[in-house]
Amino acid sequence: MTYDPDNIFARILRGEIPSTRIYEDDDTLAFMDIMPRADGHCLVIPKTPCRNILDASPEQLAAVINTVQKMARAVMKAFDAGGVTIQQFNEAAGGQEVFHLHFHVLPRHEGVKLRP
Ligand code: DGP
Repeated sequence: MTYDPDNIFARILRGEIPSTRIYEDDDTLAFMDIMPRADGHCLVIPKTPCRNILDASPEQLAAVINTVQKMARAVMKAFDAGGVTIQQFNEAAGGQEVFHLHFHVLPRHEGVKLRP
């Protein structure tokens, strides 16, 4: 599988599409999901090209998961959540819609279901 440099998240990284950025470092970017399934639903991506977890390098995975942990702590605090769900999809058959590696960070409250 190849990497499409014009996928939506690549365009967000280049600033061609607006997004609500909440965190950035040399290797990763976090921004709010445009179709949030929970209040505070955000996404974490590597800044370098990567289609999904199947072609990610150890360095990309390490950088992204570290930012996922930072964002999990931050959104739990910001949204007074009792827990956090981390989701990640690979290829169309695995539920992936945007083909740039991303992790969903979803703050959760007891008894509250994710929106569809
Ligand atoms: P998936 O590939 O199935 O993990 O879903 C992609 C997610 O990306 C979905 O939750 C909606 C989100 N998304 C799609 N397009 C945009 C966009 O233009 N901006 C933002 N912020 N999020 C987007």
